[in-house]
Amino acid sequence: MESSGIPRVVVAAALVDIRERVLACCRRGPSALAGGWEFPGGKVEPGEDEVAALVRECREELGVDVEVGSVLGEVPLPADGWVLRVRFGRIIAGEPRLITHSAHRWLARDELDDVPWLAPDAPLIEDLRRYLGTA
Ligand code: 9L3
Ligand code: MG
Repeated sequence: MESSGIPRVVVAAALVDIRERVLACCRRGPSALAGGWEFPGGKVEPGEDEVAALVRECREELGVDVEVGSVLGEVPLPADGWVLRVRFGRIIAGEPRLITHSAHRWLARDELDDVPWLAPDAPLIEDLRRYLGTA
């Protein structure tokens, strides 16, 4: 935990489409993470609202406008004092483009295990499966 005791947040989006599939994104870098699949997102900047940060990250990384929903879950990151908070989202404009990732896949509920998720994202997949099973 950093000295202030307040966790620093990486926000990410579980983007769900009209067919209830979820967008998985393959990281290009850094090399330790390359080839791992993630919910797209990034660091909340100092003073920035978390929802605004997620809207910004989805524009930067995917070129889409998103509507941000409720929190799917939160997990600690390997970097001390950081947490990953994943929120549901819907794309309201645009189609995802490969700007910062090497590949995208829209995964149906029974395809969620088809990609190697990054370690922090992986535990949230079970929660996501439960959600998609009841939605
Ligand atoms: N991270 C893990 N899972 C995610 C995201 C978006 C990010 N779904 C981790 C990877 C990086 C750190 O958080 O170590 C910062 O993410 P970024 O700003 O490099 O995307
Ligand atoms: Mg990112």
